[in-house]
Amino acid sequence: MGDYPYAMKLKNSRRAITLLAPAIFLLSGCAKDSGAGFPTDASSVNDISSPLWTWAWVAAGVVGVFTAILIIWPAIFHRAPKNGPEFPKQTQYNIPVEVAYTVIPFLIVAVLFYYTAVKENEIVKPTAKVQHEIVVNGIQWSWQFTYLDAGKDVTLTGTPDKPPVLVVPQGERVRYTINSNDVVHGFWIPAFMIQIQNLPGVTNHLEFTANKLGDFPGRCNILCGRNHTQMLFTVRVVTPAEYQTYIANLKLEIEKAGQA
Ligand SMILES: [Cu+2]
Repeated sequence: MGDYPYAMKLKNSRRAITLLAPAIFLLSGCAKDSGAGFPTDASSVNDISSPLWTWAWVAAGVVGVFTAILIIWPAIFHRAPKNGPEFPKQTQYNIPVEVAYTVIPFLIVAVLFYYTAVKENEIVKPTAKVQHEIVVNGIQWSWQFTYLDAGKDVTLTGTPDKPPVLVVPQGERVRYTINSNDVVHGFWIPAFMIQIQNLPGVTNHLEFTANKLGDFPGRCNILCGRNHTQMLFTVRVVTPAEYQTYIANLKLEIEKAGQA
């Protein structure tokens, strides 16, 4: 590159700017904290996870663009001249470059790990603000929801053909106890940015407040056997009054079923 004429260098740097411009536009779009594909306030977890999600994409974008430049730049600007020698100078190693490409990924992983751990602790930390408790049990291949508001034995069991509905009150904090009867399952509500594993023999906990009324799809996201794809459920966010009615009806239904 050292013996390139000045005009050629200028042309090359203009070409580089043209190549980089779309990437810069894309990145500036990502940097805005918009939820990046997720609703921003569907649950209390969205508010905690959104910045982590957005900035992880920004970090991935920066690494992706930088890597693309490292690949495309030499391919365009360092092509071997047609009548030159067959091989350019071969270099066995370059200590500073090797140290850099070991240390930089390590730093990226360390930063992502740190912020993930901080956010995760914030999500699973028990608080005194809990108003309701629900036990979520993963079974091959559906879900059982036990509403402690209705009593310890009041459990709703879904089946692959009849996926259950998890009814939760809007704006009230619920503590979820997460466990499994058989194998590892994953309790996942995409719109709420929530996923936590149901582990046999280990009890996990999670707390969140659902902020928006409506139905939100939920599913198992750990491959747990033949009918894994049918391990679906719906989260139905209702008003606190509707939730109380639901619990009262559930109690009656279970009592009736017990007497029958
Ligand atoms: Cu499962």
